[in-house]
Amino acid sequence: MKLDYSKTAFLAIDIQNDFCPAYKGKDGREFPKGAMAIKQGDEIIDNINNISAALKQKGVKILATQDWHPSGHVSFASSHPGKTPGDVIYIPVSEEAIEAFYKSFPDIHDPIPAAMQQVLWPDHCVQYTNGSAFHDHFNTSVIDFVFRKGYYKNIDSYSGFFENDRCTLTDLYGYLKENGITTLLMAGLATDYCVLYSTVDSLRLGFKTFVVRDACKGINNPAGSIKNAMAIMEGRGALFVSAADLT
Ligand code: VGL
Ligand code: ZN
Repeated sequence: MKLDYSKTAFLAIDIQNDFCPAYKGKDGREFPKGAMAIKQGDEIIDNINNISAALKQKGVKILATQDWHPSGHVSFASSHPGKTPGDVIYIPVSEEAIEAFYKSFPDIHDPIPAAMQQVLWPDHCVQYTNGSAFHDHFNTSVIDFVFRKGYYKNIDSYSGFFENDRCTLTDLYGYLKENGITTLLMAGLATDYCVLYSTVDSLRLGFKTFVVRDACKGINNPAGSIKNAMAIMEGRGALFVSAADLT
């Protein structure tokens, strides 16, 4: 595959214990099933390690996101009396945030809803717990930078780029600009949430964006959401590649 390696970054999204099934760690330690375990979520880790090792040698920046919630986070059903995981709430988006966004990105015109839909989840990826730690088989030694997200108590962040209001930037965008990155390769968990949102935002911000099909796994809740996510990403201009194209 032809890539301008010095302008490319690989982003491994949320390879954390809470998104993976139970497993045996490298030193034989037993890790329990994650709070939001994705079926076979850990099966993409070999591909992710192989891709990052191969691309690292070529000078590609290796980046990772880490879902990193305080306890009592707004995305937890347990923070809302009477709600259960899967329920949806609506949170108003600040007008100033929307205005500031359009000012900073005059070329982006897609509408930002005045209220964001927030799916409620089981408690997961709580800061400093085993569930928020990277999966023990994930080779973190090649990572140049980790972007934590979802650490503000009152707003969630699926995307590596923005909070769920779709207009408050995280640190990722500045890092990419600073490093002259124009192309992003996406992989990780979950296809239908964090991979989807990160990919859509990456395209929205003008990055050439590839999704590594066999290095992503989805939650598929509601049913059909993985297929739907793939169609949305393709419709917005994402290009699909496989791990073998990169290793
Ligand atoms: C994620 C739901 C809630 C993800 C994180 O990593 O896709 N999904 N928090
Ligand atoms: Zn989360």
